[in-house]
Amino acid sequence: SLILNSSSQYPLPQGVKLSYGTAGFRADASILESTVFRVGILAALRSLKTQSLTGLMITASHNKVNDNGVKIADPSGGMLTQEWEPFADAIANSPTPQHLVQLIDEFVKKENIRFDGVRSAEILLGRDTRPSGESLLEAAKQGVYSIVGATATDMGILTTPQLHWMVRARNKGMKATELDYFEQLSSSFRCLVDLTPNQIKMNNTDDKLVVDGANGVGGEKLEVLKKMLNSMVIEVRNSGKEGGVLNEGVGADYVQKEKVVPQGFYLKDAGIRCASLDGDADRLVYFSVQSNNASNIDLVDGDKILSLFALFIKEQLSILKMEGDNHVDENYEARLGVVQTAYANGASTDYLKQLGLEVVFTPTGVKYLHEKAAEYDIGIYFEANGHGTILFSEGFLSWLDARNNELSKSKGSEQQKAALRLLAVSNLINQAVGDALSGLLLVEAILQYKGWSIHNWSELYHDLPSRQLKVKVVDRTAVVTANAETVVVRPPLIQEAINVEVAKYPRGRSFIRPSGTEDVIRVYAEASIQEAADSLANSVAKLAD
Ligand code: NG1
Ligand code: ZN
Repeated sequence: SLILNSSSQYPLPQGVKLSYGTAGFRADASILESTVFRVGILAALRSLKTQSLTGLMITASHNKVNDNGVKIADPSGGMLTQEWEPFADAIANSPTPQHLVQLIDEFVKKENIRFDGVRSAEILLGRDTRPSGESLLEAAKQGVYSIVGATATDMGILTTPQLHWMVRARNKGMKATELDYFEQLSSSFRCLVDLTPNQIKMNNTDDKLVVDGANGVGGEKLEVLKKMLNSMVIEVRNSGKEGGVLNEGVGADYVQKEKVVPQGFYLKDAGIRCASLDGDADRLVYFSVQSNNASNIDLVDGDKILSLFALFIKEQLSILKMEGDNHVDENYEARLGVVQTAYANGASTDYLKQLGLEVVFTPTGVKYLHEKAAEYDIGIYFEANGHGTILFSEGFLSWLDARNNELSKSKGSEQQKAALRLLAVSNLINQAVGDALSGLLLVEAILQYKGWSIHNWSELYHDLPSRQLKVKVVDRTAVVTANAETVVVRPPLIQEAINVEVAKYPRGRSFIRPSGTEDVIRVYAEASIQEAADSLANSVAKLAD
């Protein structure tokens, strides 16, 4: 067969064992060719099964430049369905071409995948700026082509969220080139800004936004996007063109975990609104350099982006509800939900609850948060590390459309503006997956609307001091958690011991969980002062050892 022939050109290196994990396959780029080839096959099978377009992205996000990785975008634009992950693992680790063909045959039968369907397989391919990306993309193509009739379209160098956006748009029958993406983002951003009440002007330094591009793909895309936004001053640093190394001392992961300024930022930037993207631009955090110490930052993380979004959406929903005109659908109660993980700072959760919002928790990993958020009319999710987005239900959007038409009779009313703002948000925000570029534009539009500096925003609430540690273990699967990873159920007695430690500290909270991407147990602790958070984390880490 075709698969037998081509797979013999991509043998599995000795001793390699990979797992699809929470972010696809990731490893040193030198051992990934056979994996990417096989994921090409997988993407084509997924396309046949769903009779829709799928995507394949080559990236290792915030990991070091020599690493790379591969993941699939499902027809919805989201992550690969969890039901197919075991098959992904099985084919990635299959030792011989014969074994691989046999696995595929069995799976095709079990899933009832037909090769004579109306549509043949169609896959969009993308990659980030890593030097290994080009040859890995070739391996992906060969994988796709080993399925009869399958076509692969190379979309070139993209951010991860761009590729997911394209897959989602294409399957909705919309135009989905990179230019379409930029046009949708920039036009909905302009629309939001035009709806800002009497354009509160800020002083010059505050008007400027400086963005750390992590020396990756995000910076170069932002350079293109910013030309389409005339109302904003954006300066991009660490765009990768200045010779810096991808993710080295730069980027959202570094800034959020180390809480220090990235390379290329100095004391002279104190007080200016700064943002940091990760290597494939699906994470976003904001920060400002402190005036007393150039390496200190005031971090505005994913939790605070979430809080800003939730506050804005809630405000617009209540404007919509004002001064009813007895329209039948007027009392539509939009279900607004906020989704966090155990890593969310306790102060953010308090803030959101005090706003009267419904806050729910899921385990770590975008696929879990996304799935939960999709249960609401408007579901907002974010990981503290800056990955998140807003999902709107079809039902709510069509109600909103109708409401907007109704309200356009009273053109210019506050209610109509609120409807238009919410519609603009639904077009601006990337509903396929967390997207640093679309998230950044929404943050900027909301700050303009509120006339807020980054300092005003940061003051929404004060983060509780926290500490994260990791403990190397032989077998991380020995730790089993429940209740969105907040409670350890195995090994026995550990949870009681954690409870005893936590009780010693005012506002203490701590949990442990096995990492989904590294061979470690992660420890998180927070408390009312930094020393207490550190000490709590240390004692809990000893229990995990
Ligand atoms: P693990 O290694 O399971 O903690 C990390 C991040 C996740 C997510 C994944 C995928 C933390 C604590 N964990 O997962 O949020 O981003 O990587 O990349 O940041
Ligand atoms: Zn990323």
